[in-house]
Order: sequence, then structure tokens, then C-alpha cells
Amino acid sequence: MFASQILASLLLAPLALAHYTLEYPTARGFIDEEEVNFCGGFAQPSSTRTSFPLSGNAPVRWDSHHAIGTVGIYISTSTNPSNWSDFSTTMAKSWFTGPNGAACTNIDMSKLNMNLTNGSLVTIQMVANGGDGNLYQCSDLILLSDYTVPSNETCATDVALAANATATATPSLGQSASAKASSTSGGATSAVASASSSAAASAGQKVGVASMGAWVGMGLALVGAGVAVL
Ligand SMILES: [Cu+2]
Repeated sequence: MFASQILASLLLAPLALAHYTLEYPTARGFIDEEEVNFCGGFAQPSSTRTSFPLSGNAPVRWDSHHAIGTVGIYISTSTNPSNWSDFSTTMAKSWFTGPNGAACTNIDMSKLNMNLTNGSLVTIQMVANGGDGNLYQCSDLILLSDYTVPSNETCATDVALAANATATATPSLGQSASAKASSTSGGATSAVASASSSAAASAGQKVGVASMGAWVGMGLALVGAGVAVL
């Protein structure tokens, strides 16, 4: 009994690490424990939007670190979507079943009937549920009629087209940015996490800057703790 409990905790431990990362187009950012929140906890659009084709198949690529289950991709034409009502009921990609590990699917923006044009600013939000709840990642795009994705980013094996890819159940979307803001999460630990992550992200995720960001984050956490005491 005791041994099996230890075994169970060893098996469950990796679930807490890096549920999945949106690799292409560029995600707003990734913080493991924030991925349960709207846009993975990143409330602001990226300062640099990723160019994405207005028409023709273009890839969305991710890497899941455990069985991913149900996947769907939403789209918003708001320049600063802050809750689910800013996202269209027309999905950029309807629900399908994703595999373990690295995978991709294709989106043709011109086929969504959303009157998207050259220069449209949109945000896609990927929702994936691998059994430990909905996990969210966002990417901010500018749609261009003359843009071709890099040749190494084509998606030859679209997992949404696989014979067994049809999703039988769809996750219910509950999280919103406002719900997240009002929840009591974190304290000093989450302050460090978000400060280091945003510092690293704005500097193009350079390795040296990431550790500097951690020090900045620690300073902010100390300031935050001081304010809390006052
Ligand atoms: Cu997970």
C-alpha cells in the first residue's frame, strides 16, 4: 500500500511540469502553473505580433508533455481580448483529439468567414485538456496576404485530420481574465515567476537576461511583501 502510494506520486509528479507549449506561432509566454488561466496568464498582447498568412493552410505547432486529449483553437478580432466574450464563437479549429508530444494542425484564415483582410490583427487561443483541466496558450498575429511561413514550419501531418481525431466531448470554458485577477493566488512566489518571465520575454528570451529577470523579480517580490506588511 505504502509503496504503491510512493509509486503513484512519482508517476503524478511530471504532470505538474510544462503541460504543453505553443511553439508556432509564437506564444505570449509560458508559465507552467499559470497555464490554467485565460491566455496562460498573459493578459496583454505581445508587443510584436507574429506574421501569419491571410489565406492558405498555415501551421499551429505545439509540444505536449503528457497525453493531451481534447484540443480546440479559438480566434478573436479584438486587438486586446481580455475575456471569452472577446473570442468568436467561430473556432479557428474545431475540437479534435491530440496526441502526446510534438504535433501540429493547419488553419486557413480565409475560410473562417470572418471578413479578415490584409493587416487584420487577431489573437488565437489554444485550449487543450489532457485530463488535468483546460490549459490555455495565446498568440497575437497580424494576417498578411503576401506572407509565407518559414519552410521549416509547414505542417505535413495535420493531427486534426487523423482518423481517430474527432473529439467526442468538448471542454467547458470557465476561466476569464477578470476571474483570475480577483483570485487570491501566489504572493511572493508568483510575483517572482511572472516578473522573471515577462522580463525574459520582452528581451527575446535571452538566457542571460532570464537569470537577471529572476533577481528583478525577487526585488519586486520584496517590495510587494513590504507593501503587504504596511
Ligand atoms: Cu498537464
